[in-house]
Amino acid sequence: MEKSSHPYLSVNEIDKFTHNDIVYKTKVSNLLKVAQTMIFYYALKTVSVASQIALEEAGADYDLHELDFSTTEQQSNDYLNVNPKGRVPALATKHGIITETPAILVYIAQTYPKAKLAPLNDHFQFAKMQAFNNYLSSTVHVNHAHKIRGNRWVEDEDKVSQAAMKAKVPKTMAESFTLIEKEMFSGPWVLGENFSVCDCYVFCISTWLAGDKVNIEDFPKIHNHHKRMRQRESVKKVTGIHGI
Ligand SMILES: N[C@@H](CCC(=O)N[C@@H](CS)C(=O)NCC(=O)O)C(=O)O
Repeated sequence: MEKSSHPYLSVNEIDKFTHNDIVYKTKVSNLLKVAQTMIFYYALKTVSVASQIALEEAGADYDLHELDFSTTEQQSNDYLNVNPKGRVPALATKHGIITETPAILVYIAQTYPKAKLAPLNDHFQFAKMQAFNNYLSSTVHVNHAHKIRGNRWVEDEDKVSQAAMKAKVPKTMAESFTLIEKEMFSGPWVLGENFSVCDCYVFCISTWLAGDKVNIEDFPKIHNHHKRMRQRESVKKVTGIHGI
């Protein structure tokens, strides 16, 4: 490895950073930290919970950076430099920043293979895992977002449409969880005998059900899964941080 002035990265590795990488967007003093320890950007009680549980399950070494949604910190210039989408979570790694929960979960599973958080050697099961996570991301999370983020889809002033979107959340969330319960959840874990990042993700979203006026007890497998998840050390730690 060609030596550089940096104690951890080779010249080639430093060259790989682009203007999109955190190295160009944080102070030089942060460089060492980014190189050695991942930074997990999150906000309380959000979808960040899924990836944070996975990081704990993996035994990953990472620092936490909390964003305050009450002051719209996700739209601050500092954070937009990390994630121009203005959303959480984001994971800063030595290679650069990753956003989107399904992508972060796969990155964690592949980076920490010993934790066995994904069926890394089974292409079909891996695809099933992706299908599950992408359904949560593209459909279930979006259902839920209609409750308080209706102004993503209609104008701010259009309160009638926003109220109509909010009113439908209990129905769309219940429909999605009916599908998950009946068709997508193998048991005892989402993918069957082996725990995976899917379990972290569906647990996170199941914590939203009560607030979405959906009774988790209507979904016995999910309810049982939720209770078993809460017994895991990773989940106890993360739910403690988020107060959920
Ligand atoms: N598809 C993204 C969605 C991320 C997302 O929308 N996160 C919400 C929190 S649950 C957020 O950051 N909202 C901030 C906002 O809308 O301003 C993912 O799965 O990571």
